[in-house]
Amino acid sequence: MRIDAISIFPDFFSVLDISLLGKAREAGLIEFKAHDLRSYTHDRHKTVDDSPYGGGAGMVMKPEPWGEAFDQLLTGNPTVIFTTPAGKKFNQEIAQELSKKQHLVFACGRYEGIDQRVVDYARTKAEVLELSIGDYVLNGGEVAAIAMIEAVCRLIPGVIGNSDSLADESHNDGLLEYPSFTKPQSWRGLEVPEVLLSGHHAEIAAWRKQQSMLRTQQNRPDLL
Ligand code: 6GU
Repeated sequence: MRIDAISIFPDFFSVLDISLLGKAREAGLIEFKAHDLRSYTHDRHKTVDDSPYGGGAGMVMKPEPWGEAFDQLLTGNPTVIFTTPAGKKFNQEIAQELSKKQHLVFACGRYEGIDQRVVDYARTKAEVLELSIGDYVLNGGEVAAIAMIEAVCRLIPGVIGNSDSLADESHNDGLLEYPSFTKPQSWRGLEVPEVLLSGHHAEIAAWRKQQSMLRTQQNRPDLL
């Protein structure tokens, strides 16, 4: 999969060099590049924003640099993702769908957002999604894009060594994952649940299912 990100802070994306995603890039499973939006400006101050038509607080990202970035990056058949708190909420199902794409382009807004014509224009050139990662406001879309990139890339075959670990995790079957334990069996007076030591696979599976239900009821009743 090829992934491009367009941002005025491309350095945010250096975290993608680390850990599993860094290894997946070295192995050639993922090709990632962050692009500085300011490199598509032509004025001395590399201006990317201006005051909003109609008035109001803050600044809006101007369309021209985005247009030039898209001219260069929207080749082939990409999916463009605008990261915005005004987008549809990203979830595991969207991550699954995006993990099957050939080419993703993340357009990361700052300030009060991007001139809406940039989104409308991108729709004439590519499949476009406006996505948020939750009901809170970040200073910009970079951290949200990184979260989405990690959620998507770990679903690409070969990125995670043991694909069994993908099957059991939270949000896969609409429930949260059951609690996990490892050695030692007794730690600071706290014991591992007896059933996990029993070797009865059916009983262990039943216990885990019940724990998943309980956790979901307590932490995320909206999922039930
Ligand atoms: Cl995608 N962007 C910003 N700026 N804030 C957010 C977000 C995105 N998702 C949740 N909050």
